[in-house]
Order: sequence, then structure tokens, then C-alpha cells
Amino acid sequence: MKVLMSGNESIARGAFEHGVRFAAGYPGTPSTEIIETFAKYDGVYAEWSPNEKVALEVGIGAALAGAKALIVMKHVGVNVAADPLFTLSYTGTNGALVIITADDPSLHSSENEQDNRNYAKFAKMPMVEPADSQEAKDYIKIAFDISARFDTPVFFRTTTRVSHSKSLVTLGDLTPAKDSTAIRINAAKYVMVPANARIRRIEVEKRLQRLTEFAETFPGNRMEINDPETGIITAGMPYNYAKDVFPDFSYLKLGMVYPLPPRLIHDFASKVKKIYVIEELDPFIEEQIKAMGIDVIGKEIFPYTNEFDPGVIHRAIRGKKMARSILPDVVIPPRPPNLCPGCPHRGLFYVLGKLKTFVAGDIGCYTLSFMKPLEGLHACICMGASIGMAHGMSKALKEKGKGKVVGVIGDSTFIHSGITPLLNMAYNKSDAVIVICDNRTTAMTGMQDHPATGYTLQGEKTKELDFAKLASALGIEHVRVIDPYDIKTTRKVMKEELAKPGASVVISEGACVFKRDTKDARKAFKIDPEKCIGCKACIGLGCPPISWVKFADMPKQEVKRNVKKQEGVAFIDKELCSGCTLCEQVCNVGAVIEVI
Ligand SMILES: Cc1ncc(C[n+]2csc(CCOP(=O)(O)OP(=O)(O)O)c2C)c(N)n1
Repeated sequence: MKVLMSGNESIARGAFEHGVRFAAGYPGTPSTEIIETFAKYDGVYAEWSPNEKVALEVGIGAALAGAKALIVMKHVGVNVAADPLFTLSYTGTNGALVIITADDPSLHSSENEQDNRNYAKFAKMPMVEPADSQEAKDYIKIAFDISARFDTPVFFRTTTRVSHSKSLVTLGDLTPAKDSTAIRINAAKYVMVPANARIRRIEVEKRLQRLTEFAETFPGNRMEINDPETGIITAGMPYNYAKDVFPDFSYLKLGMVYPLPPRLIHDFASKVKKIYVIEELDPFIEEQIKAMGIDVIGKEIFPYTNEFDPGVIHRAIRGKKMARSILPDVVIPPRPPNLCPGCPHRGLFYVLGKLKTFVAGDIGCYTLSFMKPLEGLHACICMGASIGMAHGMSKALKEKGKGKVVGVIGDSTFIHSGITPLLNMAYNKSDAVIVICDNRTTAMTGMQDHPATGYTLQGEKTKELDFAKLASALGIEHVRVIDPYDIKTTRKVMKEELAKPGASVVISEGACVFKRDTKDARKAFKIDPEKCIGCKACIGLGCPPISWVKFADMPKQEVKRNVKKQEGVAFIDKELCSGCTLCEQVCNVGAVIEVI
């Protein structure tokens, strides 16, 4: 049976068909749906771990017990998991372990555009890369087979386009899961003290040679000989783009991007005169082929940055735009991202933006408050960085920094990598104030549960982390809880905590609007034009339902000035308003009123 599936759904399905019953990961676009899909299958164990390092370590434990473990993360997650990863390459996996690295060329939803193929070379691990959903389903099985056969962790790389595009997939039979788990002790292989690791280090090089031999005959590395004049070496999604514009060229399509098959590449080079290497981001394949002494054209003409499309490839090779347009001539109005109407983060950042402090931010929905009009966040590097940055800045500024440095971090992000730096603040006597934005979910990546929501991935009730108790246990003396929908108290508490010596933690408790119980639905608000003086105080909240109408754009009979020089009035779209009351609180003339 053929079904339309995204790359992510196909990976989950392929793993399940192949008898994989164990998965762990941490959410991150574009990888998230893999675990979400897999978790719905019968008889599997799947978990959201607190971060990618933990997810990989959970997977290592499962694999050492003999299971097939699927570990899922976005590209930057591999940075977090890198410590166990490099040594896992030495120990091998016993069962099987495949790590999905979901890369994001063009940074659709990421803080950087790193090319994780480099990790395969760096950690001396094989990497496979599919070009569509069918290949995603087929290759995930091959990846598990490679892992088991060569006793190695295997990288499975996707990019956003492969993860999220849908294409037809033939469903396969389900391999009944065989339980081959058992406790097997082998200290020489799994205890990586120098004496043992030195021996394993040599094994890694030998394994890489055997994998190179495997790559020579791996059917996913295939030649399509057409035009003998021009050939393309490519992998992943760029293969589809290139085939679209140059169907008659010859191709060497690589399904395994590390290690490369030198004999196959030499063979291809002997069959075509001119070769282009088409790959997004780094010249990863190109440099290795050039090092084989083969003359190819790559980054001299293709961009280093962003996703490709058929037009990019055509322009680079032909030197001019394609005759036919690949995109419809529709101009889509720009829509900058914004916090949702009723978002609990808005009240907090409205206050922070006016406090004249430096706010070291973190990654999550709240990062959006760096933009106008809130401008309440001033740095964002990677998950968990806010706390260490706030501490470092306050130490460097000394007296000048007193009462002036805040770190802000989401609940999921705090659990991911904020606990250790908070402990550091207590230990090293910090003066900064840390705000944990507890909206009861991992909102930015699609509302996943985490250890403080009280629910597992399967929706089972579980232990619920108490942020206030944890902060106290780490040694933070000043811990406060605020309601970010109450602007006055939020401002008061922030000022009080900034004035105190020593580190403080403020927990901003307000559930994400999408997590709110429908019974808590509040009445929408509207503007009374008889009272509005056009001061734009409500506009300063950056709330999507609130807009501004100039008198000049209104029909004559509607124009009414309440104060001299007034140029217009605010307007609230009641269909979008969630009734959070923030605009009512900032309006000094009582022009914001409930819709009856
Ligand atoms: C290492 C790493 N893993 C995953 C992500 C993807 N990601 C971005 S923000 C975020 C968590 C956001 O949740 P939270 O901190 O609770 O803030 P919210 O969006 O709910 O406001 C995740 C998982 C990432 N950017 N980096």
C-alpha cells in the first residue's frame, strides 16, 4: 500500500517496521514528529528526555543491553550530546543505535546553520542521508543494519525539506520485534579508561576501513550514466532539485555521505568529462573528492549558505536564471513572528523592556520579545546559555552591574540545561536575577511535555518538578513566584529582587494560551472610541489583535478627537482577543472595556 508521508513519519514507520521498539529524544524542529509518530505505535518505549545528551545516554544504555535504539534530535542537539557521542564511537553499540540529526539549512527555525555531516567525519561514524520519504523509510532500516553489523553508532541526517516534505511511500511488513536484550559484561569494551580506549581507538580506524569498503557496494550509492559530458555528484534533497533542472546529466547519487566510496567516485569520474558537486552548506563531499585528486566544480559556483532549489542550481551552472519560474508570482505580505494573543510571556517582557537592565535571554517563544515594541531581551545564544551569561556579565560589571542584570529562561529550556548554571550562581555568589518562564509546556516546538508538566510523552501522570524547591535546594536564597498577567506586581517583584544582594529566582507562572482550560476562557476586550486618546500605550504591548486606525483613513463621520492633536484610535479585533487584560492594565484612560 502506498501512502503520503512526511520524511519524519517515514523514519518512525521504517524503524517500527524494522523491529525497533526503543526511542528517546528531545524536541527540536525539524525532528520533533519522529518521536511523536513513533510513540503512538503499539508496544514501543519512547521518551522525551530532558536534553539530547541524556537522550543519547539513555539510548547507549538500551543498546548496550542489546536493544535497537533510535535517538532523535535537531542539528544543534548533537552539540549537546557530543560528549558521550565521541566515546560511544570507540565502545561501539552492542545492539544497534541510530542518531537522527535533523539539519536546518536556511535556519527556518534554528539559531545556526551548522552542517552536521562534519560530525560524522569528526566522530568517525557512518552517516546515511535520504532524499525523500521512501528513502527515509528504507535507509533507517539500513542504518540499523549497519549499526548492528559494524558495531557502530550511525548518523542518519535529514534536512528540513526532507523531514517535512510529503511523498509517496510503500508500506512494508512489520518485522516482529525480537527481544535480544540481556545483561552482558565486557569492561574492556565499555569502560573507557585510557588503557582500554587506546585499544578501541585502533578498532575505530579498522571499522572505518571496513565501512569504506561497504560504501563501495552500498546500493544507495548509485550511478545513473546519461550524458557523458556532464556529471553531478550529490546527496539528499539537492539530488531532486538537480534532477528537476538537468534530467539528462549523469549522476552519482550518494545515500551514504560518510565514509565516501573512493573507487566508485573514481569510476564515475572516468565516465564523465565535467563533474559538479552539488551540496547545501559546507563543501563536505567536494573537499574529500578533491583530496582524491579528482577535479570537480563545487563551491566556486554554488552558495555556502541557505537551502538550494532548482533555480539556485540552474543559475550556478548556466550562469543565468531559469526560463520558467519555480515559484508562483504571489506576493505574500511579510508577517514577522510574534507572541500569541494572551501569551503569558508578554506581561513579563513588557515589564523587563522598561526596567533598563540587560536581559540575557534564551531559546523559546519568549525569544520573540527581543523585537519592537517589547524589546525586553538582549541576547540569545543557545539553550541554557542565559543563566551563565547573566552570571558572567554581573561578575564582569561588578558594582556597575548591581541590580542591572537579568537572565530569562523557559521551563523546558531550564530543565534542558539551566540547572547546572543556576547551581553555579549559588556556588559562585552571583548577583543576577533569573526568571524562569513557566508556561507549563515546551511551546515553541509544539507543546511537548517535560519533567515539570507532570505528564510523560504518552500522557501518563508522573512526578512534577517543583522549580521553587529546586532553586532553594541549589542554594538560591531569594525565590519568588509571580503572575505575569499582573503587570504592577511583576514590576514590583522584579525591582525588589534586583535591589537585593545575591542571586534571585523569579518563577513567572502562566500557562501557555494553548494549554489553558476552556473553562478559564475570558471575555474579549474592545476599545471605547469615546474614551481612547490615541496615546498608543496598548500598542506598546505588541499584541496581535490590537491595531491602530488613523483618523485620516476613516470615513469623515467617524472622526472624533478626545484630546487635541489626537491622530487616531486603537482597535481590538475581538475574534483574536483572549481577554488577558494586559491592555486594560496599561490604558490610563479606561478606554479598554470588556465585550459584553
Ligand atoms: C540544543 C537544542 N535543542 C532543541 C532546540 C529546539 N528548541 C528551541 S526552544 C526549545 C524549548 C522551548 O521551550 P521553553 O523553554 O519551555 O519555552 P517556550 O517556547 O515554552 O516559551 C526547544 C526545544 C534547540 N534550539 N536547541
